[in-house]
Amino acid sequence: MPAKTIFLTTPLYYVNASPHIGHSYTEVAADTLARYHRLAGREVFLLTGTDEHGQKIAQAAADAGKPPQAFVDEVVTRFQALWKTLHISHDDFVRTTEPRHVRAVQQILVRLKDDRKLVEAEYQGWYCTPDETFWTEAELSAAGLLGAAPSCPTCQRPLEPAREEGWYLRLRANQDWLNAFIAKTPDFVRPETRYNELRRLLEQPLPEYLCITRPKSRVSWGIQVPFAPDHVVYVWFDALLNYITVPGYVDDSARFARLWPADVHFIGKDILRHHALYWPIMLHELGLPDRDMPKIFAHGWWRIGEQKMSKSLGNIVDPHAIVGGLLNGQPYAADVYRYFLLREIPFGQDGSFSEEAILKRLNNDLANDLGNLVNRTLSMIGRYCAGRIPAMAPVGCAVEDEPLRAAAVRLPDTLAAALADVQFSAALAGIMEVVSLANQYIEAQAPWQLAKQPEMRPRLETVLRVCAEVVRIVALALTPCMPTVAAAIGQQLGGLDRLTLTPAPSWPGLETGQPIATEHPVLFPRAEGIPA
Ligand code: ME8
Repeated sequence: MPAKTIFLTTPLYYVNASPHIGHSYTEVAADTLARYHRLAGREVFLLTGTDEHGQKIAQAAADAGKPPQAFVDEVVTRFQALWKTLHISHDDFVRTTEPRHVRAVQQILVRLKDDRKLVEAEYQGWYCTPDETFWTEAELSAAGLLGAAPSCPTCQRPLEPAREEGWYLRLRANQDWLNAFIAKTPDFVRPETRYNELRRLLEQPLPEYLCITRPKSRVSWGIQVPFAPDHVVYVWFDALLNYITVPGYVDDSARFARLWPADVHFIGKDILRHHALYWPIMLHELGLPDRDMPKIFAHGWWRIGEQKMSKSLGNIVDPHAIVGGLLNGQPYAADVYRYFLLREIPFGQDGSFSEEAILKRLNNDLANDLGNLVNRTLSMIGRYCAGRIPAMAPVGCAVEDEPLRAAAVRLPDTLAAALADVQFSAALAGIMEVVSLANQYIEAQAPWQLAKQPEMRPRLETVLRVCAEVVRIVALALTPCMPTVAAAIGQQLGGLDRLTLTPAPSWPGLETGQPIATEHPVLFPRAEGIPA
């Protein structure tokens, strides 16, 4: 049997407005993990896309004076363009309005109904349109939010009363199963804080049912329920199913077996409830065994300075304004942005976004440390070695070279350990430690002094060869997060091999005498006027 493909997903973002930094965060994280596994020689499938139905989108289309389909057709292109700018290497991009998804959702609904998994009833409760989420009075009361004008426990915005006839999925009847499943699967949701949050949610009884249809009298922009002419599918039920419709749940069992279950559903903490309560219950009701339940990573929330990012505060940050504006003039602006997002905060925690914080990372980590290492190494090879990779002394590494060599060849293990826990900042910090070590090594070995003493020629060559080898391994390790920077370093060095995880990367791995590029332009021009 072929090895299972690593299946990574992002949320399907709502196309009611343009993408912002929050969306790009999840996307860059998922892409970095996908690139890492591909680099390590594994089969990967990265799925992303857009969530195009529901009341919120219908409202945004009406506000724009456009029919919903024309509206979403326009907005989706902004997401696709941004992913291109940010070098997102998805294997598929699904739009929930596509026939392949619509047909599969309808078949799944019919299957659930035929298997008597759905109940027809009337719902009475509250609805959050921005989150497209139902709340029962019992849930609001438990959250202390059931006043004269109840607000949403997730986003605190006002709720609308909802009283709807429709079709329902049983939640409470599945609660014992879900509790038992979660208790025996501590890595179902990461990080641990979110897992604990989920356990706390499950200490309360779940609502009896989840309404999975909406009357057309209220919302008509949705997938037609095949057995209820006056109803469309509830947008969350439709959207979550993408994770199985695309891998072929209804029409390609061989492909489904290869891809499913998802190795990581990347989501923000705001949609934990939908992914960690509703989604496993949907899969369980479809008859999927426990071993086919997916894994979830719910990351934290970016604030703008100390504020929540929101339309009403007018502080939504457009990634284009960062990559094409703030970082204008950076040859690898998208990679600088990717690096900032993943290095700045431990994945899973909240963080504060500011332009100054990006420019500090640019100056300190990238210009002073990484860019400087690459530039010094290549300039000195140009100057002292006629632009060719010098030979390592035949005895191998001297005592003073050994700590740096050892740290560099350990990098794949550092990455493997950090990324097994989806800890991008730890992985990048590990790479940057090697960069700092290499810069200290250059200071201590002072190749410019060695170059003045003809009898030290073999030592000069060894030192520069050690630096070149370290630059090679650093570039390989940076490939998942900074693909174009890594490629540029590779090109300047005259070629890169693949990152091997086991055994450790070859040392040395460059060809003695290989010409380096004649030009090695600065990778990260410094931003001026930023305190260190
Ligand atoms: O919830 N910080 O779509 P959405 C970090 N369509 N991440 C953020 C963020 C912030 N300030 N704001 C948004 C939906 N995100 C549904 C999903 S999935 C089947 C359906 C990211 O457009 C984060 O990943 O509201 C969050 O979960 C997602 O955008 C919500 O995107």
